[in-house]
Amino acid sequence: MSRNNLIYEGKAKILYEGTEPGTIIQYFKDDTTAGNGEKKAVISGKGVLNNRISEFIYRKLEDIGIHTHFIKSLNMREQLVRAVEIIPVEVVIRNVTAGSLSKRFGVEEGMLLPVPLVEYYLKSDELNDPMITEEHIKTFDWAIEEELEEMRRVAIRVNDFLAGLFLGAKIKLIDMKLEFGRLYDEEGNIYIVLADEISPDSCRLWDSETGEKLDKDRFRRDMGGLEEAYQEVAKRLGILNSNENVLNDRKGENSETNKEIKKKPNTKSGSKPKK
Ligand code: ADP
Ligand code: AIR
Ligand code: ASP
Repeated sequence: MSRNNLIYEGKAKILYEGTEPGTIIQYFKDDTTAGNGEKKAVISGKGVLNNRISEFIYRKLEDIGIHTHFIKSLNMREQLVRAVEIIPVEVVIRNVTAGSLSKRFGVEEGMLLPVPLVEYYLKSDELNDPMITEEHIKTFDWAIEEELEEMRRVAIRVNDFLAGLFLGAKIKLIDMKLEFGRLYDEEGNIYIVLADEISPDSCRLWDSETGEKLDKDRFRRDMGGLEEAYQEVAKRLGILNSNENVLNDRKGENSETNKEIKKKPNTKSGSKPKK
């Protein structure tokens, strides 16, 4: 566990002050919640798996030119990221009907959508993350038009790329939630970058052949086997060797694989929205 100053403790992660100004350490906990904290459990090994899966995905996204907060991996549970001003809008992008979309509109789960569907939710546990429209976002100044356009454009690109990446691992990307943040440079320019995490906590992932759920719905729906499902995702993506078992090394902090992987931080990141 990091000894740096605590900035914030959330439901699944803790943020500590980073080593350099403008950086933050994201610590992935084993705490698991659903319904915005209504249901809680501690699932050993989950934090390690999410840290590694998210780190793997953010590296791949950086490789194709998507600007993210990710700087470098620190250890099995921690990564160094750029501190951003989080935009209080959760961008959900869906390829197949499931979850709240099915519930809200009374549509069966598992129907392929003709084109990916982008939705917005207000990031507020107190209000239970209500669905909002682009008009709400602009009216209440949660983001300006150009930022909204950028978030939508990046969400579609991330979705296209990740749907292909997961399919190569025999996993269908059903839907996911993305968070974005503002990065300011010395001149006060604002850049929009992808923040938070992308993991089986924030995506719906189904086995492409059997339809088996490999994501947090296993916890939300009391199905059990969450940690094994996350481990399966990590193995299929090639993050864990087929004989490696994060769940035996419950904490993971002292693992052999706990090596620092260096990545050159970008000084300027993201696309600059026109003001
Ligand atoms: P929650 O706040 O919903 O309980 P978490 O436990 O995942 O969620 O806490 C992580 C928090 O850190 C989230 O609120 C997320 O918006 C925020 N966050 C993610 N990335 C960054 C970043 N680069 N800079 C600042 N805040 C971030
Ligand atoms: N999500 C939304 N809020 C928090 C998270 N993790 C993710 C879910 C799912 C997608 O957003 O994990 O992948 C859509 O969720 P829902 O509940 O709106 O169907
Ligand atoms: N409501 C969200 C979910 O079910 C967030 C949470 O409670 O952790 O994933």
